[in-house]
Amino acid sequence: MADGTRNGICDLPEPTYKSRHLEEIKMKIDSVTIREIRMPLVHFFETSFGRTTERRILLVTVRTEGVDGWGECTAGEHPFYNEESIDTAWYVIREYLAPTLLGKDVAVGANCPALFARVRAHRMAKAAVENAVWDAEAQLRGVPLWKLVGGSRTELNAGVSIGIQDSPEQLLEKIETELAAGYQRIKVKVRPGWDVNVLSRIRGRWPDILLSCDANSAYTMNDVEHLKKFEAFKLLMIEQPLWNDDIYFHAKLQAQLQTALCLDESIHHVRDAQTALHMKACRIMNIKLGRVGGFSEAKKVHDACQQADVPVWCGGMLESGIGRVHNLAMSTLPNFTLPGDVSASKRYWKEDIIEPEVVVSPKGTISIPDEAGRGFQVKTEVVEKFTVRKELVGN
Ligand code: OSB
Ligand code: MG
Repeated sequence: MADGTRNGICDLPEPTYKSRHLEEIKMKIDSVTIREIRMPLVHFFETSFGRTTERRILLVTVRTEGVDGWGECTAGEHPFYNEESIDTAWYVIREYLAPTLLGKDVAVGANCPALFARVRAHRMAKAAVENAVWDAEAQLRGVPLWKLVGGSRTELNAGVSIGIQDSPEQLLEKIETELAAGYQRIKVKVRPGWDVNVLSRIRGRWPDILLSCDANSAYTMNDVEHLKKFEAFKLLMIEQPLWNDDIYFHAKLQAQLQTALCLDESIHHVRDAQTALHMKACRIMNIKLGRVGGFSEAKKVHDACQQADVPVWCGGMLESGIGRVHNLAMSTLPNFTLPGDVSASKRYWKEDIIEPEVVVSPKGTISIPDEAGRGFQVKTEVVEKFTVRKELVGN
């Protein structure tokens, strides 16, 4: 067995939590503010588990050494994508995560997972706080967040995720608009009754575009023959066709399909990623900061995939500007070689909460600013305007 592998499973290097080239800094946490903002979506977003028209978003502000680090919780309004919701995250952050940090010198954002380890799962809640600490750390060190995270790409390829529409015609119209805007990959949501029929319409009209689909667990192993019909559409990938908590049956399905499977919901941490890679349950992986618990774990999942030669891309959760910009930072890591679901602010919001907003060039790319910190200012007065509840932990 080659160096770095054991029993065919890629072996991870010991995590290095302190960047050696960076000086030690102090990050004593003075307070953690949790707030809920409400933002209506420009267009509803429908998946196999339901339709969203307005987002309720939990934002975290960590005050340390005179700066505010911001984080966004990607939990949904309901526990439908995974078991978390904005309300479970609110409870876990207020009662456990925020009190754990208060008055402590956390030194680096990467120390958060160890501090939060006593709380099982609740990864989206943890990610919101950990990412806010990284956001503050980048400001205090005077380095761009994406460089602190370890990234190197400065231009990202953007794709879009298009929800289930009221009619196939409406979907084709949406795709036409996104292609005209330059987006490099189209992903459509599918479920039984909205799959082969729409995919065939799309391919009939655009034989050569980069096209994938996402089922959000809408199928079972009873549908294998049906899923084989997707092969005709030359998809880049089929995302999460089976159960949200499954890896084993995805491996069984992948063995029967030419088309690459991609896991989203099933991957909670690097051990899930290693399991999936070892079992060949997917040939592509979707990484979401919230789903895996924040920057530290996302980096580990990224590294495991890179070692196994499995490309990754950044999934979206209908984020406001703060989560969106953190997604951009993560996407600068070298193995994010496929276009992600990180698209322009204006596809989601009439007015985003960051300045400048995230924009996509006519070539379908996003440029990463070389400024210290997150590189996009939080428009605090707009955040206040959208805030419906707020709680300060600390003083
Ligand atoms: O599975 O990627 C998903 C949105 C909510 C919940 C799950 C998913 C999604 C998306 C949206 O696909 C992607 C985006 O933010 O544009
Ligand atoms: Mg998905």
